[in-house]
Amino acid sequence: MCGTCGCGKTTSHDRQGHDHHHHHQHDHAEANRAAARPRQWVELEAAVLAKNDSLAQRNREWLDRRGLTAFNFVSSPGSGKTTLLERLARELARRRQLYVVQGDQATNRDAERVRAAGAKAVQINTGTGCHLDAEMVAGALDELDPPAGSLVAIENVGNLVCPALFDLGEHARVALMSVPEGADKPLKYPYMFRSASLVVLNKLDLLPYVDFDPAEFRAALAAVHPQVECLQLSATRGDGVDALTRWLEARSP
Ligand SMILES: Nc1nc2c(ncn2[C@@H]2O[C@H](COP(=O)(O)OP(=O)(O)O)[C@@H](O)[C@H]2O)c(=O)[nH]1
Ligand SMILES: [Mg+2]
Repeated sequence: MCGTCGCGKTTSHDRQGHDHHHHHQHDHAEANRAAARPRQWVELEAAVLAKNDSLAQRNREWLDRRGLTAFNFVSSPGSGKTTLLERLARELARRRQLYVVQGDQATNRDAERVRAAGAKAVQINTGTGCHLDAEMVAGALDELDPPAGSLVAIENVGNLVCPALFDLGEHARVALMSVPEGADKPLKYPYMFRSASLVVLNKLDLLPYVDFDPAEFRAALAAVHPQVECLQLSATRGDGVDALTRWLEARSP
């Protein structure tokens, strides 16, 4: 179970559609338990995050000793993280080797996709877990063994909530969002967008077909993280990807 967000708990919505009466009672019981344990809950959260933070710091030092910069790619499922990493692997190929720590609940599909594009990859399956943590990434980095001069990317589990809280030892966090998701997402998931070093708006090619107002998106992002840089691109068509490779390489030794 995730001690921070509690998403490993059996929550009331697990019962939705099965037993509405029971569901209602369960909500009350849940609320009563929550009222009875706030302090322990907060202490557990602090302990889980403190342990993760110290392991993340170790990862960062490990990467620094090797002269490597790591980027943590976060987004909701389907925003285009893997598609973008496939493209980056191809575009960087002549200059740098891309090493990818892939995180998903299940399957090796994304690791296989980026390998086919020329990257080296290790897949982590989190099972019921909703995010990668620093300990998982430490194991994957050992296995990947990226040499100096390569570029290290982490594809986090698709989720705009819990990955915001877990430092993996990355040097920069790249939050992706895509046009079909709606312009208001920064307002609804402020922790994620606030923690981003760079925001990428993907699927720009879909702009003519989707009701998405770029000005509304810029305003939403500015409301939660006024200084953050935002790049717009299409991972499938490739336009705008140059600016991202420049951004990543400018931060890589
Ligand atoms: N139209 C369009 N589709 C895209 C773009 N980037 C990704 N996709 C599609 O979005 C879907 C999810 O992409 P994927 O890379 O698996 O997303 P992830 O879950 O964030 O890794 C796939 O069908 C991709 O082909 C894009 O720039 N434009
Ligand atoms: Mg993916």
